[in-house]
Amino acid sequence: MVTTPPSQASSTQYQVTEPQSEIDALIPEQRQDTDIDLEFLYTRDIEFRQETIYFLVVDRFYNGDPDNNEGPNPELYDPDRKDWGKYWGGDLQGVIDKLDYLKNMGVTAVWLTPLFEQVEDLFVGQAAIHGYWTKDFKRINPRFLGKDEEPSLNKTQDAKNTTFDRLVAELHQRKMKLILDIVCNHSNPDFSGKKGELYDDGVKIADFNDDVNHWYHHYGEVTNWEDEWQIQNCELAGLATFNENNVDYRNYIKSAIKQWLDRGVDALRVDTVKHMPIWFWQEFNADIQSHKPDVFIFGEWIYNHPSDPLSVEFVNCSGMTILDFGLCVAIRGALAQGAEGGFHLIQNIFNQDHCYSGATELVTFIDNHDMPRFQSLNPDPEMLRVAIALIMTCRGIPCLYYGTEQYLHDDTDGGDDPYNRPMMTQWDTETEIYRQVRLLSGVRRLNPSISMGSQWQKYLTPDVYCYSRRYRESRCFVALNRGEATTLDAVETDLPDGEHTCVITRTKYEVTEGKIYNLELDRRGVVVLSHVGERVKGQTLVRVQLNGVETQPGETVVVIGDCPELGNWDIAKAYPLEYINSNTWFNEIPFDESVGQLINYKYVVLREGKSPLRENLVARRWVIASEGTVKWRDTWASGHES
Ligand SMILES: [Ca+2]
Ligand SMILES: [Ca+2]
Repeated sequence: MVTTPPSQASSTQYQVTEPQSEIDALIPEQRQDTDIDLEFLYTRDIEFRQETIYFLVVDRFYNGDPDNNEGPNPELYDPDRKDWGKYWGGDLQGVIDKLDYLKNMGVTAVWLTPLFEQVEDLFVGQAAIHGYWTKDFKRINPRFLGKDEEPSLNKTQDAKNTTFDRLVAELHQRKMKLILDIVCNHSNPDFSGKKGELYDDGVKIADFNDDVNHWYHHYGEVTNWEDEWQIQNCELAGLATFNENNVDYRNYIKSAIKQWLDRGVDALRVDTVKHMPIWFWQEFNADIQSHKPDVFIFGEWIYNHPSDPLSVEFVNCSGMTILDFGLCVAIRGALAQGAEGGFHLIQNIFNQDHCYSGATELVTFIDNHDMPRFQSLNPDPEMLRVAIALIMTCRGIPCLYYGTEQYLHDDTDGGDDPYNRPMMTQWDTETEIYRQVRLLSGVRRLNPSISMGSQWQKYLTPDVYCYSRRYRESRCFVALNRGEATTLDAVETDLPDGEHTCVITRTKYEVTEGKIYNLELDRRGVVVLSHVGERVKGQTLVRVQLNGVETQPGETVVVIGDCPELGNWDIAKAYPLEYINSNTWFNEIPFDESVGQLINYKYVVLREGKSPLRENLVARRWVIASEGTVKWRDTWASGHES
């Protein structure tokens, strides 16, 4: 059952001026008699680009409740925190206890490792502390809840007073979002002779070793990592791998995730997406997003890269964005591993942003729970600061791995798994990183050029990288120095002339004819100058994104349509879009007069000395919601030369 959010006007307020038959044609018939009005289909899109994400391993963050430490099997708990394969006591109460610490750092969204009930046993000396060996997708790991709390999601649906529900309420009270980590590809490995035992809220529904209803694939381990069929159908590290062709399995996993969304989860991080076929994700996202249209979803396609066509196809066609491993590897190479090319490695990734339909929605990071922490590669805290400044200001949505702000790292075995998951021990709110994240998170929310704008290289050597972000009148100029102190004779900034103050150091810089002369950069220096233009305001705001249009320098893309906001088909009054990259044009269009109405629109390329190139289609149609924000994600329909 979908509930209409309170922000939406009821359908009785809806003023329809177009013939009813046209509107009827736009909505599925079964929807017409429900309380879901047209706006359900045409409004509510979460804008996640201004968020700052913090990813934490629940067991290793903070032990807020000692009573749940031993869990169902006390042998899996190590109170001395010496055995890296066992539970160390962290829980959801611990996350609640530290929410003010996170909020004060500028964190706006918290990604928790999976909360589902796990197998309670050791597999190659490891307990499921990471949460990726699920036994029941409809129950919460009792180690994360209060000792006597019911781990069943169904049974607590009415009570809404578990530690999980309090966490959701405490997050939302602070205007923070909860990102749930989910796994659809597999359940659990062979532990104590059992494999793939799966429960539906406590009722056993599948068993790998007695798979009468074909819930699992039985093709053995992946042996050839170049073979796409194997990657999608075979097993990873002995994990029982679901058979997505079984509709009962699909209904089970979708209903489980919908329960979590109903309990207040705002966004999903999806594990191992490359190990399932894209049609599965398309169906999954269609269902999840019609259940909760404003959910933000991002996937983990391990070591995705803009030059890898399969991962690019996934980002553009699956209905979700992904974690940007390509950029992560480049940043680690340039800043943690001292690669000779330095910042060229990073710019090389940005140069390929046109591969993606929505590069500004990729989730950026410098390390995670599956690789050595940045500081295990390079302990220099100043270099870490440069890396964090980069992901907080470049295109994409930054995600920090827990403890980075406290310089948390354990370098045993090079810091690889499991040593990249130490217990958080320090909560200093005065560290340089903590302070910098707070300041830059604030700027991200204030300055739309950082969250939505284009990115322009302004100065590039292996050691020094300057870039600007641009969106409408808003600008952000960033200078980063990997090397020793240096001075740049002159650098273009795209900023308006006058004095600008660095967000981090408060140092003042004079911009003359768009340039800063004699720009002094400290060793590992970071300069961030922000100029915020007027924000777009309207009763309804349409965030319009057009992909796939080829333009030449000097050409612009506009939207025309049959409403005053889009010029009433007068090309001179059409609404201009902003260039983001060679594949993406974007802008926000305010709607006031035409809210609640069906409109027709299309895109046009304005060309110097040539007639406008209009899309080769009749028109696109949309019902403008009566309030809120909407996203149009359109692909250019090849123009017709007149
Ligand atoms: Ca505990
Ligand atoms: Ca699979």
